[in-house]
Amino acid sequence: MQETWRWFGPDDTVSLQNIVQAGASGVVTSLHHIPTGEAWPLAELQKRKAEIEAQGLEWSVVESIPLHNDIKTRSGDYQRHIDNYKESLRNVGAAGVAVVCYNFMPVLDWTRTSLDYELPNASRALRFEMTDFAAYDVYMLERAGAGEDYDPDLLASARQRFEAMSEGERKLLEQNIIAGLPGGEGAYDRESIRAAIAEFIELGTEGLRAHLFAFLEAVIPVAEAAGVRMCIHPDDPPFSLFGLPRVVSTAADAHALLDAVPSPSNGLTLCAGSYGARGDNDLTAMAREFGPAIHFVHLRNVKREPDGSFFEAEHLAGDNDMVGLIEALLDEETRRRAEGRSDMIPMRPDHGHLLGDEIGKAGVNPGYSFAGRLKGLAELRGVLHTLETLRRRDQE
Ligand code: DNO
Repeated sequence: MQETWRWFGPDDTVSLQNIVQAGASGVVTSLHHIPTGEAWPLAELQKRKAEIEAQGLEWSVVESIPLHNDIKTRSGDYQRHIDNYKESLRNVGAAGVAVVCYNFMPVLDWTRTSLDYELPNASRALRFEMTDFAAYDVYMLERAGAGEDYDPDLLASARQRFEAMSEGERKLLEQNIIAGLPGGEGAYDRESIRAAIAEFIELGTEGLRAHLFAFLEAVIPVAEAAGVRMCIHPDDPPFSLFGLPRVVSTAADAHALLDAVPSPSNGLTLCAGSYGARGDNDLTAMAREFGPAIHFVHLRNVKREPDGSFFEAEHLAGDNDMVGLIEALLDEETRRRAEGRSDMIPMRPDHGHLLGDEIGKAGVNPGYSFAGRLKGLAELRGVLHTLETLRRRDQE
C-alpha cells in the first residue's frame, strides 16, 4: 500500500517537504485554484506535478475533481460541465496521474458541527453532533418540514440546546455546517442553502441516483481511455442531512453504482471514517467484497453514539477495526499481484487531531494538521509493517 498525504497546494500550512519528513511517498491533491466546473488545463496539471516531483514525491491521486451542482441536478449548464469534466480527465491521464477521487453529495461536501471538540487529553477532534445539527436545521435555518425529520426527544434536546447557545455559538455552528470545509465545493448563506436543499429534496433518492449513473455513463469511458481510475468518495456523514437524498452511503449503494457502469475505471474510495460512521457498514467485509474496485483508501476512525453522532477518534481507537481492514486490503493487493495487476491501493491517514503548537494556529485546515496526521500515519505504518512482516515470515 502506498503511503500518501493530502496536500492543499502551495497555500497549505503543511509543505511538500513536511510530507517527505512524514515519510509518505505519494501526494493527494487537486488544482484548488480552478473554479468548480471549469476544465483543468494540461499545462496546470504538469506544473503542479513538477512541483511535487521536485521534492521526490509522486502525485498519486487527484482528490478531487469536484462536480458542479448542475451535473447533480442535471439542469442549467450541466452538459458543458460534463464536457469540461471529460476534458479534465483526459488531461489528468495525459499528465500521468492514475487515480481521481470525487463525490456525489448534494449541496454540501463533508459536514461537521464542531471543529474543535476537546478530548480528555486536550487535543481537538472533529465532531458531528445530531442535537446541534437538528438545532441548526430546525431553529436557525428553519427549513420547511424539518421538525418532522427528527424524533420528538431529539427535537426537545435540540430546542434546549438552541436556547442555551449564545449568539457567538450559534454563528459558529452555522459557519461550521454551511461555510464549507477544506476541499469542499460549496459555501452557502441561509438563503442560498435553503434553495439548494429544496431543489435536491424534490429530486429524491432515485432521481439523484439516476443522475449519478448518467454522469458515470458519460465520463467512465473517457476515464478508461485516458488510463484514469475514478473512485467515488462516500457521503460524509453517510445518512441524510436536511432531508437530502443520499446515494453513496452503504454497501448496497456501492454495489448499484459499480453495476450500473462496469469498468476498471469505475471504482470506490473506501473512506473508513465515512462508511464507518454507520454501524451497519462492515468495513472489512466491504474491503473484501469490493476489493478489485477499491482504487484509494482513507484510513480514519470514528467513535459512534446511538443517535448518529460521532467524533473522530485516534486512528487505531474508535469503532472501526483498522487492523482487520488493513489485512483485507493487503489480501486484495496480493490477489492483484497474482493476477498480474500492477495497481496497488494508495492509502492516506485521513484527518488528525489538533495537538501541540497547532492548536489555535491560524490557517491550519480543519482535520488536516501536520502533527495529528503524522501521528495517525505513524500508527498506521506500524500496523502495515507488522502485518507485512508476519506475512513474509509465513512465506519463508
Ligand atoms: C474530507 C474529504 C472529502 C473528500 C471529498 C471527495 O476530508 O474526505 O472532502 O475529499 O468528498 O470528493
